[in-house]
Amino acid sequence: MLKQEVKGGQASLADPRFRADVLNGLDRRPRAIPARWFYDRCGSELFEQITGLPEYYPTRAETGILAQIAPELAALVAAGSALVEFGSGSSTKTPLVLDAIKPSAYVPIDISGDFLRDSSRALSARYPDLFVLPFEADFTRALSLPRTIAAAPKLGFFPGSTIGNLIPHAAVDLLRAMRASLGLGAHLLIGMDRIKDVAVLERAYDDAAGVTAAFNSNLLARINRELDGTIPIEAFRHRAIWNDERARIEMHLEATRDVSFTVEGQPFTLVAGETIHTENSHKYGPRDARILLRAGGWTPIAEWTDPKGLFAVYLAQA
Ligand code: AVJ
Repeated sequence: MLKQEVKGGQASLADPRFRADVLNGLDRRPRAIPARWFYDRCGSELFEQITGLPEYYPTRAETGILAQIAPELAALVAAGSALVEFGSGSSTKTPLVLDAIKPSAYVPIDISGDFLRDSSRALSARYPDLFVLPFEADFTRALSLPRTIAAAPKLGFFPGSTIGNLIPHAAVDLLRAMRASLGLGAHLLIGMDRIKDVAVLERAYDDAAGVTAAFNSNLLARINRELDGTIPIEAFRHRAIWNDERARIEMHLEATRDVSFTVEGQPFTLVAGETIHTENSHKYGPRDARILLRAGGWTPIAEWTDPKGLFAVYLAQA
């Protein structure tokens, strides 16, 4: 296929961090690849589909909360604040906060320049008077924000329970980095998914239509596309398991038979039943969430949930 040849020819252009994470992750036991590599074009589209699934409650719950709290948020956050979003802006959530606080500037931070440009362009079109300052950076480290917003009060925004992808010690490191980036006195608006009925959790990550399974498998397809992989994707099945000890949903790709393949020429063999761990999605009870924020240097000042208590949004101050 021509498309394959073209993609194959681009293998050397693959992100070296992706290459290192995949090769190291497949070598390690248990095998694990960081969840951030899900989000190529195809993966991002699949994730968009996930957010509309009947089983996947987090997006609906959080969007509902953000819409509800707009007046309270406007009262708690300083007028003329700069809104600093960690991760490329989501098409539905960011406008809810922009409309609520009417910020002086919007600074979306993302490691992927492509997504950043797309979301910035979309937001500029919708808010022609908003000062949009896209910032291409790795926000897991403390960074110097653009000088143009130095004088403005800061509101960090980290929606979607993305913090849940990190194991607690990394989550604390990230919260501290955000505190260092935004500065003392800054506010942070952050979404965290709650611990709940295991059946509800597992269904949210293993939907009837198989979209989450496709999202998980796309990681293998991406490895084949970008790292010249020969992984037989049909030999892996999607698993979503609640790990009660660590209060998290784990996604795995499980080999349904003994399977051998190469990635960038390096050989790998998995025996039937072996898995590649592809994602953690940590869930936090009310006290867990507040302790996590405090451990990261943030004082919780407000907490909101949806009517069913499935999801929580926190406002905290550095
Ligand atoms: C975007 C990381 C918050 O953990 O719920 C959705 C990703 N994975 N379905 C989550 C995801 C499978 C999502 N986050």
